[in-house]
Amino acid sequence: MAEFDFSTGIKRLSEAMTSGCSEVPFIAQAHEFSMRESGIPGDEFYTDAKKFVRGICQVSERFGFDTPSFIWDVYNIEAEALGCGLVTFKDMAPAIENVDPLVKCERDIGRLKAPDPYSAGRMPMIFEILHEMKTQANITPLPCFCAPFTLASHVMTFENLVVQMLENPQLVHKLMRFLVDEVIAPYMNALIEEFPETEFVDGSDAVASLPFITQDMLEEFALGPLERLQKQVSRPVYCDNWWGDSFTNDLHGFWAQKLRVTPGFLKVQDPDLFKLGVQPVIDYAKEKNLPVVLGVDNNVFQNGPKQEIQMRIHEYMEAIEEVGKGAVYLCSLSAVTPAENVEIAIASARQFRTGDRPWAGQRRAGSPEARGETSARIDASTDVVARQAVSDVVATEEDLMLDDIFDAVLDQDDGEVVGLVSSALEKNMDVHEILNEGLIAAMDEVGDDFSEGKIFVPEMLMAARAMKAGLNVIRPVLTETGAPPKGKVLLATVQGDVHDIGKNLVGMMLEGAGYEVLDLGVNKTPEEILERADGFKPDVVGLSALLTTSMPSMQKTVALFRRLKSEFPVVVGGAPVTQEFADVIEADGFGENAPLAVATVHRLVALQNNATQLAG
Ligand code: B1M
Repeated sequence: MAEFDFSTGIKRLSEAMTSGCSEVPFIAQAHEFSMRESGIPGDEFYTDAKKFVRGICQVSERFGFDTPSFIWDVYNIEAEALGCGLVTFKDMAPAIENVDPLVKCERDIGRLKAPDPYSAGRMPMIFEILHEMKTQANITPLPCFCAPFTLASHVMTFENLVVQMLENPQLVHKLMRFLVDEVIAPYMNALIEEFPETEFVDGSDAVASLPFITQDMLEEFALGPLERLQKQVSRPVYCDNWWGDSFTNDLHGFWAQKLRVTPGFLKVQDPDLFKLGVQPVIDYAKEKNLPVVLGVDNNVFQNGPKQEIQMRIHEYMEAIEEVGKGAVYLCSLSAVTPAENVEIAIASARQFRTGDRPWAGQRRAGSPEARGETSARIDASTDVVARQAVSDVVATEEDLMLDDIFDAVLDQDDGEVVGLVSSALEKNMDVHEILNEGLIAAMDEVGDDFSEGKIFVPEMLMAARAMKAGLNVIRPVLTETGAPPKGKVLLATVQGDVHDIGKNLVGMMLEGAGYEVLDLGVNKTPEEILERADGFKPDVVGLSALLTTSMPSMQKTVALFRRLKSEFPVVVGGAPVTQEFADVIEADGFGENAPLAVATVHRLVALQNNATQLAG
């Protein structure tokens, strides 16, 4: 006899996803929240299968989730088994820290060793978790995996993966074949062999989302390997968590891609769902007769307020009712989500089910506010406008040369940029003109295009790389002429957080704008950041955080700088960070995205320069 009984909720979910159910189910990925509520430190919770499963069962029962979700820190298992560095925390899930990536060049792929599912890293613990799910809660085991694309970004870093996809796709395909054939498929098949009742296996693939990659990249490098995996695993293979629905120009094409790896239902989640609105999802699902899984942003549960939680749940439940089949999904209840907000969420779901619907028919998702159309955008670069205006009137040979450099950066052609910058120098063109009116002006334009959603992350990344190639050519001349960089910036992702794609982009854009950048990497303590700042003497310190759980660490870092009366201005950014938060923690500046971060750094450096001049 199992200790926990979730049979009613499981029946409700299974009916809701097939024939439909009068009571829309409410499911949550809640491992971190369960860890906190169980009072078990992270390094114990994520290494002890019994405690992990019991903690999740107890919390799911106490809060009244329809079914528990046993998804563990699913992004880490295969990477850890391959030898990537894993950092553990007391107060959150472990994470892969890519300080020294396993694959830096093609030869490294041959050096990768296929992990043994029965002994490598924490793979054996996953067998135990699935076993505990059966014994403690009588739940059919669900083997989960980190999808090939996200796994590839762990073993070779996201930036390098993007570069190689564009420049050496064969290398990426070779890596993907290894990850599918030698890592994920054997691991999934070993779990299925142990648990033959397994109905399907489920992947997570956060990195393969728009706008971090384009839809074409998704097709070739994320979907392709997943379809290869489907042929090698002895049960259906699903993978349902690509974000980016609000970025595509071909929404139905994107959903068709999703359905190729999750044919049973359409999942759309916040923030994309809130921006798009529920109507396009309802229409598509009805046309295709598909159940929908609508995901509520976990920021809503973390930050509230109460009415926001209630209205979001009611709106999405109403949409599911209109479709006829589906469930509300809560993506990743974190360790800092207040218990009372989870209670409010569950109570709202129950209130909706009883027919008490104070917001019936009200649609907020999809409104201009939800789409963020009121948010500030960076102005078009005056430099570019001025340069183009001049070149329109008198197009000298030098102007044409600068135009070519500008275009080559926009075309992301590093070879062309190097050639053009070298010949501009040979023609004795002013190095500052090349820098400011060629390279930097082009990056300003790239920044505007990104802010306006005209280009995706890979294009910005490759343009920044081309710009850097040009910078390397002029750097010796700049140093010779005694021209200092515009300033120095120290960058870090704060403690507890290993997200670095955004921070790295900020770094590239800053270099592109003429700054010397020292990037400390990820998961940096306040003390480490302060110590390195004291040594490097930056004009600005930039902190990045992508997790609400790491925002307190950002606050601590700024507080430490203030307490020790450090003179370095601090700029903060990252998806959950807002201007209001920056004000509360007394940061000196905020950047909503990479181009706006550069604008803020410009402003702070200019302020410092003015202050120095006044003092002088
Ligand atoms: Co994670 N992750 N992740 N993740 N991940 C998010 C951030 C999340 C929103 C997904 C979700 O659950 N909805 C969620 C955070 C929820 C929250 O706290 N509010 C989350 C979570 C919970 C987690 C894990 C716990 C695992 C899980 O999902 N359950 C785990 C935590 C690990 C840890 O850090 N301790 C985890 C792990 C991972 C991967 C390793 C798989 C991978 C990171 C790979 C890497 O960075 N090397 C990953 C990814 C890729 C994401 C998503 C999909 C994308 C983040 C990203 O790179 N965006 C994200 C969900 C989403 O956004 N759809 C998600 C692209 C990047 C260009 O944007 O970083 O915002 P961004 O940077 C922007 C701006 O914010 C700004 O400029 C950039 C460019 O314009 N900016 C600055 C950034 N830093 C700045 C600094 C500045 C100024 C501006 O001044 C200095």
